[in-house]
Amino acid sequence: MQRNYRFNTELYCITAEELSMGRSNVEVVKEMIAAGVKIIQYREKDKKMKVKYSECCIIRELTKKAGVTFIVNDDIDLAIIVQADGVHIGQDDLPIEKVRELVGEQMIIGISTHCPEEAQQAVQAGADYIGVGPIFKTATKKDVCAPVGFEYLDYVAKNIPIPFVAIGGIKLNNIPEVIKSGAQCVAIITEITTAGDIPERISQIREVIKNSIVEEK
Ligand code: TZP
Ligand code: MG
Repeated sequence: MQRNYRFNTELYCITAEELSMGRSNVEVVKEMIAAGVKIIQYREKDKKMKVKYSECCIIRELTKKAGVTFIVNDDIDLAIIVQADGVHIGQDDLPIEKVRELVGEQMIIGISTHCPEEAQQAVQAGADYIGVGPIFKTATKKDVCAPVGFEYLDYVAKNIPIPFVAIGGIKLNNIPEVIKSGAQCVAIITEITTAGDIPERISQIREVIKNSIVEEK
């Protein structure tokens, strides 16, 4: 089944508490929301489920009030129990068809992909969007594969009919290349979470994206 899901934004923000300069996930999410971000993913690899649950309950409330789409990384049960808008899985997780059985028809399912075959497979299986990356080298994800480069991004932009988000090592200075290779939405972790002033950094990023799109016309 093909849902009508579309990103309503050019910027997809993801949490990373250990790379947030001493700020908590909740504090960072508050700043992202204040900056007008429209989609936020909770990504937390090292905490106990009990702690992730309490953080996600707070983030669910904050995002709901602000009309922000809330995606939970990895944990399908957590996404269901906090009534997140979506879940983001990887290639080694349950098959998308089975995740769909668990989460129901309304929840957004995103999956990370690294090559054309994985992208096509995600479409066939009913993913609502795919992650495309890592575009550049990144130290943020621990088990990350080598950068996929622009060729794969270009392939997705031209051949994949569902929304996609470019991810991995995306910074202010390389956003123009990513947009020019066909990305309409970028997912960013450390360029935002390590910023002294998160709203200011987000507004700089938005400005660069906007200008890169304009230059393309
Ligand atoms: N998936 C592919 S790369 C990556 C994830 C979660 C990490 C992106 O983090 P950063 O700090 O924006 O490079
Ligand atoms: Mg995962």
